Amino acid sequence: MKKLLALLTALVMVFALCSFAVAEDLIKVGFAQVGHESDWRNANTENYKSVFSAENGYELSFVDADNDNAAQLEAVRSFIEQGVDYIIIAPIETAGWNTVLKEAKDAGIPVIIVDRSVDADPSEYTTRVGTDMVKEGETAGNWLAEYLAGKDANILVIEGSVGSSAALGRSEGFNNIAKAHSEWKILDSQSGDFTQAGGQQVMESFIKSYPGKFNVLVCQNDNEAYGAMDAMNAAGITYGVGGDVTLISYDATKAGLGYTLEGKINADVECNPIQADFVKTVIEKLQKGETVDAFTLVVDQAFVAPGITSQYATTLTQDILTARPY
Ligand code: GZL
Repeated sequence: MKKLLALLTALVMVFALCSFAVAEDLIKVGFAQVGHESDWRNANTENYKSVFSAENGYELSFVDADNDNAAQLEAVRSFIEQGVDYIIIAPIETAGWNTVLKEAKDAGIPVIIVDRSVDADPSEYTTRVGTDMVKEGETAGNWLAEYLAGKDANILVIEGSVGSSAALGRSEGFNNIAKAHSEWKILDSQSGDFTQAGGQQVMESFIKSYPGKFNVLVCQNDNEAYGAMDAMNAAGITYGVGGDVTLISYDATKAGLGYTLEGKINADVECNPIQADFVKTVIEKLQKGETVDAFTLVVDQAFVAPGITSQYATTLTQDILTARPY
């Protein structure tokens, strides 16, 4: 009996040591995520959690900052305190990062900026992985110009979160095209904070302020478009293919493309949330002491409703939608 007890104790200790050794071998990654404001964000979070798993050799410390800048900065400082191996940040806003990036640099922890960008000098962090938001905005503008073919446009814009590079970039890109069209007028542009509730609230206000005066609505993400659609339905305003209002959205999530396939959204400009593998490749290189590019572009495309053909976007089919990863 005593021998059995001694054997069991030894086995438990070996198991504990092995577990400790395994845990010690995992690469510790701290990820300060924007929040859970949209379908896109949730797809992005799921992608990171599946890629940075223990089976893949990672110990992920994940913080959902719930669109709160202070909480996001606090999360990064907690990662520095923990002494993680890498810090990944999807910055809510572009501003306010210099101090904490210096703290991470002083602590010798590489920082990877993902999804959105920061105002800080690129020398203040290791690298960035993300999409080109200005190009996304230009794609939306170029498609609209092709679709309208010279017709007048009175445009309303429901922007993304204030100060985010996603909203700033998409607005910059769209305006780059709009300024070449004197027949276009942007009547108003307000933030819906990338949420469905925000999109509905702004749209209800727009409908009161511009009754019958607009024929194009640009929503800077799909969730805002869903809210805007609810508001237009309630007001009896038609939109989409054959509607009074041409509706442009961004993200090209499954639900957004579902509405595009139905013709309720005319054009949906993709912003690819499946970015974690690009970040994992960067970390694997850094682990080997290799240099990494300053920026890794995650490529986007755009989709338009059936019946629309475009040089800037793919005409959506059920097969394409079925095959979409998110
Ligand atoms: C874009 C991303 C944006 C999405 C929104 O890269 O930052 O934030 O367009 C999300 O859906 O909320």
